[in-house]
Amino acid sequence: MKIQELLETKLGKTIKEASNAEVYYALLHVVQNMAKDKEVPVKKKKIYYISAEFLIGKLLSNNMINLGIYDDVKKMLAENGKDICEIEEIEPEPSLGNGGLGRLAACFLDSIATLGLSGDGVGLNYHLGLFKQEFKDELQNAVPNPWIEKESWLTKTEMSYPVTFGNLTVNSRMYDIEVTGYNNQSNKLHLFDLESVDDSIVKEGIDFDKEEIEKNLTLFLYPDDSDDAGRLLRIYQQYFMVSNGAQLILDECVARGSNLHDLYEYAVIQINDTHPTMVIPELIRLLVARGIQMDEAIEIVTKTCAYTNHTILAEALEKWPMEYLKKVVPQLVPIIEILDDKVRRKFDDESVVIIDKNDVVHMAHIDIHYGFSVNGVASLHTEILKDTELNAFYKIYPEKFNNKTNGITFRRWLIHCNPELTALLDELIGTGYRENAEELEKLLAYKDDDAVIEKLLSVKGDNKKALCDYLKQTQNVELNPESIFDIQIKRLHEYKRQQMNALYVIHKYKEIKAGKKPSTPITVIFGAKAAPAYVIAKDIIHLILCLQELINNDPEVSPYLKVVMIENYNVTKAEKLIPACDISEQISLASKEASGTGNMKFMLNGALTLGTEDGANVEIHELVGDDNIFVFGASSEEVIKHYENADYVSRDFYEKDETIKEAVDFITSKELLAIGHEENLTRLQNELLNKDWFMTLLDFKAYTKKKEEALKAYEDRKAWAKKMIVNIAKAGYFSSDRTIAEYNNDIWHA
Ligand code: 26Q
Repeated sequence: MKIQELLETKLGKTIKEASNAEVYYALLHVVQNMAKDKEVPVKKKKIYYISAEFLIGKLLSNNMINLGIYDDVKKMLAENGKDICEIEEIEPEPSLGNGGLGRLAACFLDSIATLGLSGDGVGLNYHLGLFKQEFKDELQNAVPNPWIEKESWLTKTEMSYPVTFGNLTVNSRMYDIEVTGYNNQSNKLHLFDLESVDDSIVKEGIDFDKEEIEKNLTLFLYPDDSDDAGRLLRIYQQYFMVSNGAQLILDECVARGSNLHDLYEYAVIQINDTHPTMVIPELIRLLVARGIQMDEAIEIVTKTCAYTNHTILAEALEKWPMEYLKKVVPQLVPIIEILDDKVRRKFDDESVVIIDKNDVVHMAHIDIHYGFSVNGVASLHTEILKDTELNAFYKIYPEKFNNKTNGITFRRWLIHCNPELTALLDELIGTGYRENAEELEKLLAYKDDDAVIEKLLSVKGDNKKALCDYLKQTQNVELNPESIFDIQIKRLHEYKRQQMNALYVIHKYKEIKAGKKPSTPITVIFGAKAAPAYVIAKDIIHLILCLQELINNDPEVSPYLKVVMIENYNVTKAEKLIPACDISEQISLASKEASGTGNMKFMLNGALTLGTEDGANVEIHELVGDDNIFVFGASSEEVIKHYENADYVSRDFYEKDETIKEAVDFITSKELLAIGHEENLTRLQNELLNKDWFMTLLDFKAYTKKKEEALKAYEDRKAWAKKMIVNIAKAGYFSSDRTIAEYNNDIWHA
């Protein structure tokens, strides 16, 4: 049956007569069924990607693209008076992730299915996901973000497992979301939930009663990005996730013919950071319960599990007090003790133990000793792990360490979010790049083609206009599409240094006030959520909102400089912002950003990177060459030395440099105090002057200088467009299809 007929049968009326919402829900069912038809039986080995976060974004268009029906449906809807974009608007965004790590997991599921591999995601069905951000009084407000509707992409399954916490046993419920590969098979994302969870216990904002686990277990996603929340509830969530996952994996493998002694021939488990680490002792426990000897169980699990590290920030490495584990997962404690004992017998090195002398359990150490692979997420990151952070482990197990530079799915981050650029690429180099991303290099042949340059600039211009319209509608801000769009969108964290960008804005504001006007106007766009417990991060948002208020309302300045803080930045907004970007801000303190993936999305969409030599920026730099990127700042070696020698003193930079002093002083100027709160602004200023742990002032001068260079380069439109071409052409390396092929060749062998 044709899709129109299927839809109209489902609707019981014509598409013309139906509302946008009715069409959306009918499409959802049709697409879901088409996806189910693409499931294929697993041959033998299956990949299980376990992650506390899957930041999947809206699914309708993505699924239609992957099923190859998007263009036809769009056309058919248009013929019936319906705009596909308006229908997309109906879908709520599932926000089951904080940022990079969760979005990476979503890109990986897309690529696993696209490459025709059997691999499912295992995670949690948070009812409210990450909080929704609202701005009030120049401050971030966190409110609940319900996303589950009566009809949704979730399919309730028959599967349920008992999970025991001490003397409490609960029964889970598994929900599935179809994961469609591009022109290929469908896999599944399994999200576990508890039917007793009670959304009504949420009180003020996102506060809720943490006493009754059965009511709140899967209520919220922990809103912490790299800040150790150290909460019991987090351990309950993690154990619930991995116990369900482990039971599912064992059942499925047995059903496929495993005798459990050969589990590793039927399953490979990729552990996404340490959040799912308890899957290791839990699997050992379950294997022993099924009659396998402890030593053999440990060996089987070690051959089945592989670990990915996403951070070197010490405060983000999960360490749980034994006392917590005794309370939540007493059945794992004897196993963790055995694992620790084995390590202590073999190695005389306190830095590699599992339970340290303070009775604290180091989750990453479990993964490294009792997994067969440890990988970092960009070359520089993996090198730092081997040389410093995990050096003691690297010396013991050099063969376990490997790098897997992150990637992004081009289906969502090019074909879906930037149809105009996609059409231009199709016209110039054919459609082969959609499945073989390296073919983007064919674009290099057009570097000196004036007609192509003009078309490329016009696509960018159209995307900028579309963003202006969107922001006018949603946030009532008026932007100049002829200005330079300079964008920094990512979680708010001091190491990512949004504060450095804000200081630049102050510097520019002061210059304009003094009569020095930029030849092309500049629009500085931020989007970021701060963990509600992260005080300084919220102060930085406050500063940006105050600057937005001051600058946009100053008629002397606003024709030349505008500041916009995007409210509730999420995947859907990223899809609108990235195609419209000219300058991609990737300005983390070198050595701190493990990889970054926004940097890749911007590059693919023809933005030029202004960045430090950090994470995957280093690899972008290598690919595009010095002429097509703006790199600045202290190197990771220098930064690591500063930490070792404890010799960075931010106040010295403030006192020695008049520009820095002016910018920092302005944080508590009468202009800003008239708009904002003294408490927040003073606290932030003091932080920069007395601590500045992530060395903002160290790099500020180099940053301003490089940014001026980028702004100047923008003036030569043709030369700029050539740089855009090189960036797009070289972005093929960052397809998550390449990353997943590497995981499969080096780690999974599925
Ligand atoms: C830990 C303990 C308690 C509560 C929460 C957490 C927690 C939650 C989320 C710790 C870390 C995260 C998220 C980390 C993350 O997103 N890391 C990013 O991963 C990306 C994908 O590899 C990289 O590109 C980024 O560089 C890295 O910051």
